[in-house]
Amino acid sequence: MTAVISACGSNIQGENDMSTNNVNEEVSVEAENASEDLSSFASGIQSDETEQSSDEENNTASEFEINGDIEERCPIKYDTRRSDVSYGEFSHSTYYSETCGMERGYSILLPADYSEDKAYPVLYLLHGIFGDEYSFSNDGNNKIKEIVGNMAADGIIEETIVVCPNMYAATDPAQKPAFDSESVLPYDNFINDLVNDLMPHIEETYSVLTGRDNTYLAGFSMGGRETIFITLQRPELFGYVCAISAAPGIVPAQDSFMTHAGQISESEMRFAEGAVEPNVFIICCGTRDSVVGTFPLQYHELLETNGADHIWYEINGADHDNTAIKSGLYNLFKQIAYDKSASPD
Ligand code: FER
Repeated sequence: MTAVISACGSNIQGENDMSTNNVNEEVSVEAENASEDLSSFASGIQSDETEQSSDEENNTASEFEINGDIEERCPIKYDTRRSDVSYGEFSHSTYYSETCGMERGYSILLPADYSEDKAYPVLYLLHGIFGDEYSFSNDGNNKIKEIVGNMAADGIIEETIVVCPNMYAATDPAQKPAFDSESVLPYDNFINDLVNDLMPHIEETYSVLTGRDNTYLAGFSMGGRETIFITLQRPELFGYVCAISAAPGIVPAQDSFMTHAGQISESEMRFAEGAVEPNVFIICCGTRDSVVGTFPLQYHELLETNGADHIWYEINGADHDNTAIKSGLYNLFKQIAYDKSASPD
């Protein structure tokens, strides 16, 4: 396990702003506003106004150093397209899901020079509510291609395959997501589709490295919630995990959108006794998240109380947006690099 950062650990770069403590009240009002504009959920993303100034602040020209420090913002160096780097492209494919009883789609980002002669680690990346397998691939502002491509080109991480599934694992094709208990159930069923159908399909179809050290899981919002849930249930499968701006509902909760019965109880927010834990387990959220507010902070506090190692950090000024997504992905890859450099195989 890499460095465990509780609350505001000392190796977090960037300032923390006091407004974090007041997020609760602000959020319920803003969340109501957000619920009026559900179109913003289709991409899973809110506006990204904080981006420019914050990127400028982070335009450190310093050389990358592999260490365990969290950097709140993805440096420009990694989220910007370079002329000398070949980036992978997303393509779309399908697999048969026994769990859902139907053919289901996914998007996949293969490295530019993908070859069957090599084998690659895989990141499963889970979208937000109302999203689908196109949510990430259709949004060029999350810079996934650039972050993965640049970090691999610089030799920080191995070339990595990114798989973006459709996380709504309904058995009835007519069922659609909504903010009520029954309509969100298919998201909780995704663990079965992922483990029993999609992962075997990916492992049979592409030249991938298998095992937890080569299998990463990350998600944003509703995808962050399922990322935490899946990780707690199946920690032996995923060695490197990042839940970005995780949505409520893992434990019983109430917000302006709905009442959540909870997937597990607060005392179950832990790894089973004797279970292998992820090498890296990051939970992060913007300090100005207008949709999930302080629920990620609550997850961090419960995990800490229950003794589950993880890294918690906040992204100063970020909303429910791509600033948070870029930060989470960058830091996940940086922690992977650090962890693997500390324990090479
Ligand atoms: C909720 C608040 C936010 C919720 C889901 C979300 C199912 C998800 C937001 C997103 O994915 O962007 O109460 O309940």
